[in-house]
Amino acid sequence: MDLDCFGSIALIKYLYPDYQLVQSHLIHPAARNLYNLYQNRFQFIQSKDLKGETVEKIIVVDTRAAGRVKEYFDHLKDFKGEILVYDHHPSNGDDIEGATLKYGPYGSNTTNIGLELIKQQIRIEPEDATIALTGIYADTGNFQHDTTTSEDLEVAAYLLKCGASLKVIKKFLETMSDREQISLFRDVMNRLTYKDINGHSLILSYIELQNQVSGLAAVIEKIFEVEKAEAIFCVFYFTRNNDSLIIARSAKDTIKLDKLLDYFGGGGHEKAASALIKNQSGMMTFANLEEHLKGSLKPAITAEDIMVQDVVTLKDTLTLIEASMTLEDASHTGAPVISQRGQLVGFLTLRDIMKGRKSNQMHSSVKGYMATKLVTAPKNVTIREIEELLFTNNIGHLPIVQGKSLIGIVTRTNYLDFIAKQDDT
Ligand SMILES: [Mn+2]
Repeated sequence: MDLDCFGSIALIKYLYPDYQLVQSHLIHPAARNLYNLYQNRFQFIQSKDLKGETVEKIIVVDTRAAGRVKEYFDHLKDFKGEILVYDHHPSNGDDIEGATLKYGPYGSNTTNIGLELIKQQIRIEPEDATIALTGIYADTGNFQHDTTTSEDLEVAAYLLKCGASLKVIKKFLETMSDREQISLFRDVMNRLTYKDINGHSLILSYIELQNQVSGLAAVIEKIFEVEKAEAIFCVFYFTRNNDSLIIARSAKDTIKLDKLLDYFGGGGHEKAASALIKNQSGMMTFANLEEHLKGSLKPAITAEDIMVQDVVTLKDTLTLIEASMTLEDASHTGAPVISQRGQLVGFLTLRDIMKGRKSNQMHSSVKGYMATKLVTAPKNVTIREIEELLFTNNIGHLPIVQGKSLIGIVTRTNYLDFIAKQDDT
């Protein structure tokens, strides 16, 4: 959502007053200030709040491209209603399917909607006029881009009449002055790679620039706000001086950046640090950084840290009736089955025992009723991998093994207890 998008939204409310505004999870850095100041006025809900809601009609502003509104439609899989699009961009071939398009070839989309308000002689509150006029200024480059039309000026004049404040607009546009920062935001966003190092999910990014520019850290912070990871490490290589700069941010208490970047002569805080490396190619710095992270990032929490070692097990020589008594005594819903040689050979649950009870086979061996195709894991499996194993296989118990011997078990409850105790995620 950029400034023209907010401008469009400020005006579209007058045409469709009983629609609910839905915000994107991604707000353009240039629009941050305006958003922070006016969010109460907009009363946005999040795109994820659409889940399970009945939506009849949708209006999209400032884009006609399906790819750009994907996050909303992801939550509205079976949407069959009407879609109305107000846009000022030419088609890129990815138009939202079945939508009715209100296209106007103006410098800003706010103009596209403003013309409709003028036609219907709808008066606008000064605050909305200010937001809208900011959008027009931003998208037309203060009426200096080639795309500016007389209609942009016409709507601007109307908004001024409605009480738009140029003083406030100037404040909002100041953040736009650093155009380099904005295009950099886009560049870095397009070049993120997700890496798993020692069980931590990290974002690593490598960017080449001619010279160092101001505000790099701010760009990385913005990206870290919208991307999900435990930490982000961005290497900027400045080609003119052959210097490279690492900027890092962390969201985890366990990833201490000041210590990590100390190795590169850098410093900062636990959760925000940087390092400037003179006379070294960016690729070299990037490779060294990756090596260093592998060598010094403390491993993520693993099964060993959360598993129960004192596991109630069943011998494979037991009958179902004996097994059911053991489980009842321990008030467990299931237990691993161990052979005489001490190897894990199966898993028996109360449900398996029920089958034996129904067919009157309670004196049969557990061997005929236990599950033998088991999902197991070694003790160094990370908490994130455990989560995946438990949920993708829909199992309640994950036996932890060393070779074929059972050394512990992680239950869904162990996992959930651990997650509940984490406060730094
Ligand atoms: Mn626009």
